[in-house]
Amino acid sequence: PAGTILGYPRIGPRRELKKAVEAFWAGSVTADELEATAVALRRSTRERLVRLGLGRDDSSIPESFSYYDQVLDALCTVGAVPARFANLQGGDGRIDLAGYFTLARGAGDHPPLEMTKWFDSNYHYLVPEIGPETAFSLASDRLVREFAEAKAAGFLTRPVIVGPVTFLLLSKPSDEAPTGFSPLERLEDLVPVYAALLQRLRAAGAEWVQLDEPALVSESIDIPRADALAAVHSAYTTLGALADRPAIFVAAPYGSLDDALPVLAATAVEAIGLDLVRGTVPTVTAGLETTTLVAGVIDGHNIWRGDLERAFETVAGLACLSPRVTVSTSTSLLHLPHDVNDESALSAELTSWLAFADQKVTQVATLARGLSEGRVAIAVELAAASAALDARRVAPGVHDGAVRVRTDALTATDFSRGDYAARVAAQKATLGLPFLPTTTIGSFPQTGDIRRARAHFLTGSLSAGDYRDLMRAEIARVVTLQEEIGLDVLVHGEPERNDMVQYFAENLDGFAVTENGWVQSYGSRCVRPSILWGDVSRPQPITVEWSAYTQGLTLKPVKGMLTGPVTILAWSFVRDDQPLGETARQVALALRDEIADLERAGIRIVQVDEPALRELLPLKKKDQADYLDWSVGSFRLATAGAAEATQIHTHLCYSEFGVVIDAIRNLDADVTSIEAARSRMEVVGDIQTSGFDHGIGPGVWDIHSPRVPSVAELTDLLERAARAIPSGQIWVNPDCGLKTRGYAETVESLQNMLAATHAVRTRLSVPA
Ligand code: THG
Ligand code: ZN
Repeated sequence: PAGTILGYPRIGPRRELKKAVEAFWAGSVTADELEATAVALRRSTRERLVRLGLGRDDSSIPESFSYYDQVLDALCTVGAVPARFANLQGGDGRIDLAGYFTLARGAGDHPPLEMTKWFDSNYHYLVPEIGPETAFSLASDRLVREFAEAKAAGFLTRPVIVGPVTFLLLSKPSDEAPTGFSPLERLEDLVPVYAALLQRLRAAGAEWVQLDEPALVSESIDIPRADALAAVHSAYTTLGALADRPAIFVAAPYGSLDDALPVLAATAVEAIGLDLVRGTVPTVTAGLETTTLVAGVIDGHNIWRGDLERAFETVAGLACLSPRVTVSTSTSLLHLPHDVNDESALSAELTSWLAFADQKVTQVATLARGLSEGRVAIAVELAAASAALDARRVAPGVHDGAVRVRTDALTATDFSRGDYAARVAAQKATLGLPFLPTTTIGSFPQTGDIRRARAHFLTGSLSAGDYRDLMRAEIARVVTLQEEIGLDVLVHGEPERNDMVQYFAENLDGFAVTENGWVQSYGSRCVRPSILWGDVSRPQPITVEWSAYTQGLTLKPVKGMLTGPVTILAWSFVRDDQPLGETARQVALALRDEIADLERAGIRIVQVDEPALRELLPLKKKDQADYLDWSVGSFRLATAGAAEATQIHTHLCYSEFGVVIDAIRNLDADVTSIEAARSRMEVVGDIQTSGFDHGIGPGVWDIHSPRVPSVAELTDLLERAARAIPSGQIWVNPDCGLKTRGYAETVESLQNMLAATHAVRTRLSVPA
């Protein structure tokens, strides 16, 4: 095909799939009804893609649907169901729709598959558990059925599945596996299942199949590179030699293949997909000249219309590597909202700079036409894209002189808070906190009443004054509750915030927010990333009024709550016309001003959350030092203006610290809270070895589950922490914010947390 995409959003333009799936979970929709919704979505997707310019019968439309997650789909296809879920499988290894969702969401005592981030995107996949005992078999004909469904409707499409090497590289050893076992050891048992699948697809009439192998571009995977390359060679030599198979297209989004490219090129695979947005054009490679190059020149990761001219030149330049070149997106369009035409509130100017999934498809089709008919055939489109880019460069707000003057004038002292010991002494004097201080991460449960009030405020049926009064009443309730429970450092609970990033985006200049720009985050959960398009500044204080109101209700210190610069960037669509570090410094300065205003309003503790610090870590090792430098620097810039007596907290949402522990230390926050309950405090070991000597709050309550932890359990966790790190450093808090929890379990769990704290306080002697 002349033009293709690696995948398309599956959630639906109005989140139809999310709504149907959640209705199925709630029991208000049957499996048949859910399947009918999925069939309709797939049909309208194919029709839309043809309308946008992809070929109807040349395998250029990917069958990339999923009810929940593509890694879970691959797991079900190869029958790799963990032992604790064996009861969900029929005799033939098959799993029905309800069983499929049980793997994703757990059941009773059986925890769900672990979920983790998909490369450097904001998408999360489910982690397969593979051991020597895992029995592989072709256990699902879903791909075959969806291909046949398309064929019956007159489309010759291209089935898509996560490839065998990536499947195993993303898996973790099962509970049954011996220590030292690596899932990759099972490659030879897994590949025959893929072979059987390919033959089934061929028998059904498929001419091409797409195997996604993004793990090959990542160096953050804990497997010796030589083993990964040997696996690629072995898997694709075997699949390549298969008789009666579709042509194989191996896609490698999210970066360059580097040393995996010559290995793949030497096999019989017919096409290789290169990410030419993140990665660079490879040099001449043996074997590539007989392979179709699928040139990922249209950015599937961001919403900019971009430089179409340059993309066309890149594609045209590939002719020296292979006579067969196809235009494509760099990644699946899964990371983008459907259609910019669904946005009515964005300015016409901003809209003209944007391309959501549908617009990206059109761009692919345009370049493909240019490739076959010559540049003149698309001259008008290229010129229009270039004109939009030129306009964007000089548009008001993209460059704000006042913002630039400030960032240009920054010096080393702006990034440093000075001596930690002096800060500890000053904070001790002003805060008067007890040994093992207790607090929460920030948000309290967002009740239906809160959400309804916000919805009514947005539609105008609730006045601004009434909305404010309702939120204040909620805050007062949360303060009283915290005082009754006996917490030491209080929060206001964030009832006024829809999302910890969007709330700030709505209140800062340089951002736009969308109405329908939903992107799947995991399963049925979606986020609406803001668009960071211009220089960032703070027209007026954002959180100060809420925090000051809260502090006025209590004598206990109230934490001001801000979202850090890295997380604001990570969960937005960021501008692509300057280094991220520059954008981060602008956001940091806005937050720095907010902290100064909070201090002036009497706030003595400010938390700057950076749950996404680990998330943006580049996949290639060579890029990591630079990233850690600017990301940590932006946090320091945001916080270093605080007085010695102001206690700066941060919160990080994950428990693997190995790679970023030095970065966390360099944040130089006075107190850092982290996830620790699920790993039974194992992380405190890492903290101890790293010599971390600031305040640390290893979360004792896993808020991801509605289960109420007992006093005994919480006491045990606290004592484990106190054995590993000096108890004077320890703070007591849950793992994360309480936004998604209900009040019943929140109150009970916090009461237990306080009871455990009292028990440990009396058992341990207070350090000097
Ligand atoms: N905010 C933003 N991005 C994020 C997170 C966030 N990315 C990573 C992580 N947190 C993802 N986690 C979630 C958790 C819950 C939801 C989405 C992502 C969620 N979404 C609602 C839904 O799909 O029904 C919609 C929320 C809304 O109405 O705004 O529950 O915290 N930016
Ligand atoms: Zn968290």
